[in-house]
Amino acid sequence: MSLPFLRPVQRTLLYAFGALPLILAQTVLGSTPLGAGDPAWLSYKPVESAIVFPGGIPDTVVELGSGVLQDSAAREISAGWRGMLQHEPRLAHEEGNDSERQVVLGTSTQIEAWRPHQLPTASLAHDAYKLYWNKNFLVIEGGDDRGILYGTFALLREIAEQHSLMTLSQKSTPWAAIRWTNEWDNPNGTIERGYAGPSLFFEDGRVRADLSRAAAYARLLSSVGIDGCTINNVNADINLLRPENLHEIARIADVFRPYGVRLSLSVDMSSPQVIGGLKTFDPLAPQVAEWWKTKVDEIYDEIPDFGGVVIKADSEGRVGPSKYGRTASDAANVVARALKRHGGVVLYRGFVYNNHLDWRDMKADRARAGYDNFHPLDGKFDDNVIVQIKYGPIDFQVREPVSPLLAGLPHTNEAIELQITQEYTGQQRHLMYLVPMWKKSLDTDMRASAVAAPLPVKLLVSGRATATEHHTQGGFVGVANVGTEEWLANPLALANLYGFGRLAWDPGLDAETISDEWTRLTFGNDSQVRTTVNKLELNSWHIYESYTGPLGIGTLTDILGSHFGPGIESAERNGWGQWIRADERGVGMDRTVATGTGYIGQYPAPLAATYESLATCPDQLLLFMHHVPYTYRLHSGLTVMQSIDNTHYEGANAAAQQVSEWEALRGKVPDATFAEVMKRLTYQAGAAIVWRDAVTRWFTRESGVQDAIGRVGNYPNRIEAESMTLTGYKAVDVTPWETASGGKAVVCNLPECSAETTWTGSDGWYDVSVQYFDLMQGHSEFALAVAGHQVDRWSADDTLPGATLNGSTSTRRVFNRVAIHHGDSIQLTGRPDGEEKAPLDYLTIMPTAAHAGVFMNAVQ
Ligand code: GCV
Repeated sequence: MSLPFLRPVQRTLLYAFGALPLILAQTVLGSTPLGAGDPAWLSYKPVESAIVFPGGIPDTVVELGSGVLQDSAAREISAGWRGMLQHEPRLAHEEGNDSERQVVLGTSTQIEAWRPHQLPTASLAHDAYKLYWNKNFLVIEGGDDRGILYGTFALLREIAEQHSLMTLSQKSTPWAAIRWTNEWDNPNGTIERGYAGPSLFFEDGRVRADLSRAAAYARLLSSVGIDGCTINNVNADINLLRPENLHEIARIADVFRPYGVRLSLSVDMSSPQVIGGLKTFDPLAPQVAEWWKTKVDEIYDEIPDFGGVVIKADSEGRVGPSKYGRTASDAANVVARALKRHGGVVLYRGFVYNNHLDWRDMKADRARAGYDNFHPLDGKFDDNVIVQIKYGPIDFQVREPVSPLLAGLPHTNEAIELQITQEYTGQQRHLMYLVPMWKKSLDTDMRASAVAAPLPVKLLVSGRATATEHHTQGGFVGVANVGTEEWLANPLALANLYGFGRLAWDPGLDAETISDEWTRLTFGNDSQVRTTVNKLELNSWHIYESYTGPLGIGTLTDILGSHFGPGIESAERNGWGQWIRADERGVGMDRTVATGTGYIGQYPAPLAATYESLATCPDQLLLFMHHVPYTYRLHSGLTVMQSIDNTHYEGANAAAQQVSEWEALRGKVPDATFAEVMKRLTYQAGAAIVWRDAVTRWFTRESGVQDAIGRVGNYPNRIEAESMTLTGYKAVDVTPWETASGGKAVVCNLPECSAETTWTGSDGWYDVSVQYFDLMQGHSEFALAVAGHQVDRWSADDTLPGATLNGSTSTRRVFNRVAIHHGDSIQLTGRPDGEEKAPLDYLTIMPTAAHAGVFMNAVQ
C-alpha cells in the first residue's frame, strides 16, 4: 500500500533546511561528483601570472638527477603551471639557453656538480629544501630527492597564493623525522572510526586491484610533507603478514614510492604464534626473535623502503607482552632489532590501559595509565623504537590536558598521536577544525616554570629535546582514516588533513595561517571566501565544545556505542574509566594529589601545582582535574551549572549561525562543495539542539539547579509527538531519556501511521521543523500536511550511526514559510521501513517573522 502523498504545494527557501538539501544530498553523495580522486587542495586554480612571475614564467624544468621523486616533482610543476599559469613547460635534463628563465631541480650535490662553486649550496638535512633564484634559474634544491619534491610543493603553494616570486628565497627543514598517518583500514574494506566510505587500499579481504586512489592519496600526503603511511588498523588483522598478502601490499608501496611516502604496517604481537606456528610469542624467547627477523627480512624483500611497524598491545583486548610477564620495551625491542638493519622503526603505542577498572574505587583512574605503564620503562627502548602517545591521557576528547607521559620519557623517542578522523568530535558531520586544539597540546610547556627554559610538547616530540642515546628521533602520527568518499567526506574537514601535515612539518605555524593557506589552495584567493571559510574553521572547535562537553569533562558522547550523539551516563559505572563522577552534589574527577587519584602528580611540579589548585586550574580543565559542587564559581564568575546551561545555548545558536555564514558563499565555491557543506552544517545545527537539550536537561535533573533564565525544559514552540492525536503511532520510552524531548518518541508498527494536532495560534507564516529518528538501516517515509494539503515529504535515508532511537539517530527536517491558520490541522504521516518504525520526536512551529525569514535560530 502506498501513501497518498500529494504534490507539495509550497517550496520556498528550501535550500538550507528543507527538501533541496535532501535532493542535492542524493545526487551529491550518490554520484560523488568530486570523486575520491578529488584533488583537494591541489586543484591548481588559475592565478595572475604577472603578479607571481613579473619577469616572465620559467618555460623549462630541468631535472639535474633522475629517479621517481624528481620525475614526480617535474610532473607536479607541469600540472601547476598548466592549472595556475595556463602554460605548459618543457621538461628537460639539461638546461637551455642561460638567457631563458628555467626551474632547476637538484640535490645539493647535483647542484654543486652542475655549477661548481657558483651557487650557494647549503648543507641541507634529509627532506629539507631551499628555493632561490640564481640569475634566470629558479632553483629547487633538496637535501635529498624527497626534499626536492617537498620544495616543489612549497613553490606551488606560493604560486597558488599568488605571491610574487621575484625575490623568492626560502629554506625549510622538517621539525621531526616521523610524519606519518595511521589508517585504521581492515582487509574487508571497512575502516574503524572512518567516516568517509570504504578503504582506498582493501576490498573483500584483499588489496584493491585499482590503486589509483592510493596513489592520489600519497600525492596529497607528500604535498604537506607526510613521509609515512600505516595502511592497516592498529587492531591488526594478523593475516596481512602472510607471504601472499605481503606480495599484494607491495603494490601499495609501489604507488606510494613516487611521492616519497614509505608504507608501514600495524602488526599483532601474537603473530609468531598465530601465523608462525610457534608455541609462544614471548618477546624474550629466542625463536620468537628469530621469527620476527625472518618475517621482517621477507617484508623488505617485497618492500625495500618499508618504513616500519605500529604496535598496539595489551590494550582493548589486544594481546601483548604482559601475557608472559614481559614489558612493552621487551615487545618493542624484539621487533625493532629485526627492523634495525633495514632502517625501519617501531611505533609502539602508549595507549595501554585497563578497560575493566573498578568504578567504585575513587583512586582508580584511566588517565594515569599511560604514565604508570611507560614511565618506569624510560631508557629501556631501543633507539629505533618511538613511543606513540595520544595527545591526551584519555582518548581523543574534545578537550583534554596534554598527556603527562609526554614529559615522562626523557630517555625515549616519542611521537604525538593526533586524530584527524573526527571520532569523538562529530564524525565529520559536525564541523571541527582540529588544528587549534592540536596546537594547544603542542604548545603546552611541560616545564611550566617561570625560571627554567620552556619545554613545549612540540620540542619533546622533535627528537631534540634532550641529547641522550635513546632520544634521537620523534614526530607526529595522525590517525586519518580517509576513505573513498572524497577523502574525509566533509569538504571542510580536509583542512585537518592538510593542517596535520603542515604542523608536523612546522608546529610553529599558527592555526590561522594554516586555515588560510588551505582555503586559498582549495577555493582560490577570493577575499570573501577566505574570510568566511577561515571564520567557520577557526570558530568550530569552540562551538562544538560548547554544546558537547563543558569545562574539560570529556565529550559526553555515547562512549559505549557510536561515540557520536549525546550519551551522558554511558561514561559512568563501567570499567572504561571515562567517568565524569556526576551526582546530585557535584561533578568532575578529583585527580588531585591531595584528595584524588594523584594523576596531577604525574606532571612536572610547576604544571602540577597549576592544576592542583582550584585557584589556578583553568576553567576549561576544571572538571577534568577536580570534583566540585554545581554551585562552584568559575574564574568567569559563573557557577558551574549556569556555565553548562549558557555554553550549551550559545553553542547551539552559534552552530545555527554557521548555516547562514556558509550561505553567503553560494556561487562562490563549486556547487557540489557548497551543497555538501550546507547539508552537513544544516544537520549540525539540528544536532546541536539535541546535544544542548540532552546535556542541560540531564544536569538540571541531576543537580536540581534550575537555569537562572528558565530556558532548560521550557520549549514554547514545541509540540511533543506523543501529545498529538495518534492514529497507529504508539508512544515509547527513549534510552537514554535525555536524547528525546520529554524522554519519549512515537513509533509505527503498522504500514502507515499519523500524528495530528490542531493549530491554536494565530494565522501567519511559520517555519515547521520535524524532529525524528533516522536509523542506520531502513528508509522510513514521512509527509507533512497542513490543512489537508501535503507540503513536504521525505525519506529517512541518512545513515546516522545507530540502530536504536537515541541522540545519535535523532535528526530533523525543516520546512520554511508555511501559511498556517488558526484551527488548521497539522498532520505528520509516517510509513516504516523494516526496523525503522517511522519514529517521531516532536514538531516545532515558529513564526517566520520572528527570525527574519531564515530558520537558523536554535532557541526553539
Ligand atoms: C583502533 C579508541 C577507539 C578505537 C581505537 C582505539 C585505539 O578506543 O574507539 O576504535 O581502536 O581508540 O586508538 O587503539
